[in-house]
Amino acid sequence: MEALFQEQPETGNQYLEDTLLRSYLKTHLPPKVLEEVHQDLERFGNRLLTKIQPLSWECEQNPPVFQQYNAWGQRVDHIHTCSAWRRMKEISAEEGLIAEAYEKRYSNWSRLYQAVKLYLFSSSSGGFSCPLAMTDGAAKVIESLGTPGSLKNAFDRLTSRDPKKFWTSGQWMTERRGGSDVANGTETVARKQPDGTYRLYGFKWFTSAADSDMALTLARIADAEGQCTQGSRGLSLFFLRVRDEEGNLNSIQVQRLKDKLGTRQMATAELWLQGARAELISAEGRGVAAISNMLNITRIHNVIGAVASMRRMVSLSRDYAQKRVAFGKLLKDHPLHMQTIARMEVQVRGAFLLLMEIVRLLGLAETNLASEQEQLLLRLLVPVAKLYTGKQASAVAVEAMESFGGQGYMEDTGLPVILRDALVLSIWEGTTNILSLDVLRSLAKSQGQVMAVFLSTVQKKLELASGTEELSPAMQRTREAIGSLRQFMAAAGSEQALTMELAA
Ligand code: MFK
Ligand code: FAD
Repeated sequence: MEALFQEQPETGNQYLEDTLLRSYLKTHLPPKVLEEVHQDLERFGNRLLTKIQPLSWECEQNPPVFQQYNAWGQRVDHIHTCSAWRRMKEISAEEGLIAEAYEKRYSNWSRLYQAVKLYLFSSSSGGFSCPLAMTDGAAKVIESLGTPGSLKNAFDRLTSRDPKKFWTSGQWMTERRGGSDVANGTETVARKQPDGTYRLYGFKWFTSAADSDMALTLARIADAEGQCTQGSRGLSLFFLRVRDEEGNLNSIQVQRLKDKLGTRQMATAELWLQGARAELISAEGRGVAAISNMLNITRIHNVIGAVASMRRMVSLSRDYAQKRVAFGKLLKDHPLHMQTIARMEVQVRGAFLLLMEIVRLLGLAETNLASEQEQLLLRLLVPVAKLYTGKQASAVAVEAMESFGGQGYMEDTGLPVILRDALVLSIWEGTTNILSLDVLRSLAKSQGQVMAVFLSTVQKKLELASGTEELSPAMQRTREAIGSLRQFMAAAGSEQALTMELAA
């Protein structure tokens, strides 16, 4: 009997296939902006499919290799990356994946447009979305400091479209004694030099994309007696180059690369800072507040990564349902299977709309067009979305894996890569509970205003959805508001309707 092979699941041009994304852009962007953006995204979707996705697989197959000594016994601490990884860096510059947000060609819509490109890029980036997140965060910090003259070159490079100039940045916060409790766990000391620069001494326990050109990091400035202020008020923010013009490390030793469950395409190193030359860029003792600008951007990137990963898994799952036969019919004709897919689709759509809302608000804030309410809402939604979608991405990846049956578990399908990479999304950039505490921080700092704005926004959305002008009783409002993420999801479509739509 002739064996029958099932076709493998595939996605086509991700932009053209993403009907929710396209309808969102159509509804929200001004027509002129839409016209230009549409052309670019269609072209980018084709480039992703034909050129970038194969590079992504190459990155997975050729993870970075650490060489500590050369053949003659000299310490070199070289991190070898594959050519596909280096090509991702060039592509990121060519596509303006950071530049777009800072050039502001489309005013407040530039940030949203950048986020859409990053969302399309993420699942085909071979892990390069990680350095891009930190690069964006570093550019944001420098911009928020008014782009001082000494950082102008760095800013220009981080936001460059020229692959030869483009830099990526690391974000070195975590130390052995604390990744969540950075304020008490940071032991790195900064000693001032006669020329006004500093030398940093300490150990950074997790440094991702360690092949980056520069980094922002925290340290405690030692006084004349060598004493440091402890706690959050003792931390200051520093800029440093990882290597000099000749490629020598800036008084840094690489202890080793982490052996990770996922994100294996990208080097995460343990670094000894042994007098690394650095520049103080925040006010003394304001390091955490200054790096928060980076945190909030990288957390948004985390949301982008989560939504993109869910989108990829569910799109593949939907495609597979059109190809795989069980019990004499395609999976798509089994209502129970389609209900499972529809449940995931609701999750993706809800998360996508939440992401769009956040980057819309960020775009307004960055062009001074956001009202005070919108700024408060943004402050609240970033940690909420990061913590929620981080968890969601893991759950959806596990569910989606099952939808491919045994094949979902097979390494060479690439599906386990998506699952492994999704699992980190709830850990890095602040764990779920740390982010829930950040929600409380935003509440306390605004004296409850973030919640008032949130409740009134949810109320307005509910009224819009139900078509009634009447206010609900206060208790019901509160309950509905607390379940607001579910409301976002409900807005994306009911499970039942989707089950039928997807099976059609
Ligand atoms: C798909 C791609 C995804 C991206 C991947 C990138 C690779 C992975 C990189 C990493 O994982 S980098 C490491 C990430 N590390 C963290 O996220 C740290 C988690 N811990 C926290 O977030 C803690 O809450 C924190 C370190 C911030 C606590 O520090 P403190 O000093 O105990 O907090 P404190 O005293 O409440 O706040 C100090 C100041 O910062 C306050 O300002 P003021 O002094 O003016 O009042 C806070 O308001 C401000 N602040 C803290 N968090 C803020 C913030 N401001 C705005 N937004 C925030 N989120
Ligand atoms: P801990 O802070 O020890 O937390 C352990 C557990 O305790 C967590 O579940 C946490 O939620 C919980 N917990 C801690 N405090 C509280 C509290 N107050 N209330 C309730 N629960 C609490 N860091 C960088 O700086 N730069 C990087 O480039 C980087 N890359 C990374 C790459 C990968 C692949 C991974 C896995 C991590 C990376 N990290 C990086 C580190 C990451 O940011 C930290 O691991 C993370 O912030 C958690 O810190 P921790 O590991 O010290 O855990």
